[in-house]
Amino acid sequence: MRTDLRSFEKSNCMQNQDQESRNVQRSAKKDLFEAPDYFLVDELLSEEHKLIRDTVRTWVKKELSPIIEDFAQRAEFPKHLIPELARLGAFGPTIPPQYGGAGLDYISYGLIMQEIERGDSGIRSTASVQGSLVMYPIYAYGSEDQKLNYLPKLASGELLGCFGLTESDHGSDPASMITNIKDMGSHYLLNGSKMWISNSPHADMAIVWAKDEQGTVKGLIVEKGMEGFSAPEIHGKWSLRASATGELVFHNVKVPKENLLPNISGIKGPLGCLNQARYGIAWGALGAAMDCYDTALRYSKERIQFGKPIAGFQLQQKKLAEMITEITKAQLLVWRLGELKNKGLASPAQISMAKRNSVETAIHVAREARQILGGMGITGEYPIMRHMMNLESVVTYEGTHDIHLLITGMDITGLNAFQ
Ligand code: TGC
Ligand code: FAD
Repeated sequence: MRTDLRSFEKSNCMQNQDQESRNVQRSAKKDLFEAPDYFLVDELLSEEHKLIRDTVRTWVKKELSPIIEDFAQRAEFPKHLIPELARLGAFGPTIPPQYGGAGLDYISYGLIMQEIERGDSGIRSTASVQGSLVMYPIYAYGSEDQKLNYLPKLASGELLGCFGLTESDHGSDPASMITNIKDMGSHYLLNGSKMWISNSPHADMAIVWAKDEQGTVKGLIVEKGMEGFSAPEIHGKWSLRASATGELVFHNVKVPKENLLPNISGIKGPLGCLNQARYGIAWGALGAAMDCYDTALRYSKERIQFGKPIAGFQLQQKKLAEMITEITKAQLLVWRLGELKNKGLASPAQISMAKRNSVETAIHVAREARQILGGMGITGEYPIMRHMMNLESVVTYEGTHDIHLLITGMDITGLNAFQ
């Protein structure tokens, strides 16, 4: 983590002034979040883990919660948060410090994602994409020059990146992509398009996966401003409204040869990046679940109907008791996954199981929490409906609910049910 608490406070203060001058709408509502920890999972964390977690939690309370509802309602990406996310170490937390990363372990990375998504899945998306899908492929597959040139700027937020794998006709089956490169001797000529790309309208660069003339998938760094490259925004989303999603369109884009990621070939390249991002989502979605549970618990103790708090009715207790049970089970699963990842032992199938389980848990918790709040549950007065709508994207991106189930199915049976 590149910040201590004092410099963190100072930078927040400076940012507050910046925000006022940009007339950012801040809510007067106080973020009262208290994290559930029914099985004392905190005891499994180191002091450093807790400091990192609490630093991000404080930032979310002070800087994200007061503005996020307004940005989501307006379907606007709060771009001014990028330098703060960088200062928190949210971009590439596990990338070594010599490349500008925070050099943290995977539990720390998970906790950062949990806390950011407790605020909003769309902001966690920005951090996931930058760290796991842009910095990670450059770190894992790039040349030393590429690492030194791009990673520090991505870690500091000077550059924002995006990841282009999905195409309009090739989502769950990215190996069928048609975006392609031709070797022109002095450069590659890139043609095709990508769809549903987080951050693309604001990104300075994109990691693009395309097939060469032999049909082998290759990774390229494509920069904003290259002739023939555009990134139009997709409008009208009811989900992840505070995250910008767009296309990537390539018409005869001349990509310099030194922009090819030299150390990877084949679809396992992009799939390897997804392991990193899916791991972060497994933790992140639990943050959204915790926020919904905490909100519903507090509301149910305060809301009086039939002369007593609704928390005193068995039906509401059933909902709350099942929520905390599922959250607790999922917390323990992701913590164990983090331990395995720290030892280099987490398999892609284990990551798939955890991503699927956390998102399923979070969606279920959000829907139950919304019911506990009755009519208030559908308003922006509370975060639940926003989380619920966000999670409808989280359950689809980074591999759908069904795809992750099939990955588990194939892992335990040895039989491929995809095709
Ligand atoms: P398959 O034949 O099974 O495997 C091909 C090669 O890839 C290897 N492999 C992996 N390697 C690393 N990590 C993984 N998770 C891997 N999965 C497979 C495999 O070992 C093999 O290697 P080799 O050496 O034998 O060649 O591949 P397939 O084409 O049949 O596809 C399998 C499938 C369906 C599981 C995969 O394509 C898949 O995961 N589909 C889902 C697509 C997806 O998740 N797209 C995400 C796009 S990015 C995104 O959504 C970002 S949202 C970010 C945000 O905003 O937060
Ligand atoms: P499809 O693949 O068409 O799937 C449709 C349905 O069919 C799903 O229910 C699926 O589970 C099911 N299905 C598919 N194949 C099978 C099968 N073999 N067996 C059984 N059922 C099957 N992509 C990127 O590359 N970069 C990004 O940054 C990015 N950001 C995103 C942001 C948002 C907000 C969204 C919504 C998506 C984003 N994506 C991104 C794309 C995302 O990864 C894809 O939407 C996802 O992989 C699913 O692809 P699809 O939408 O084409 O659905």
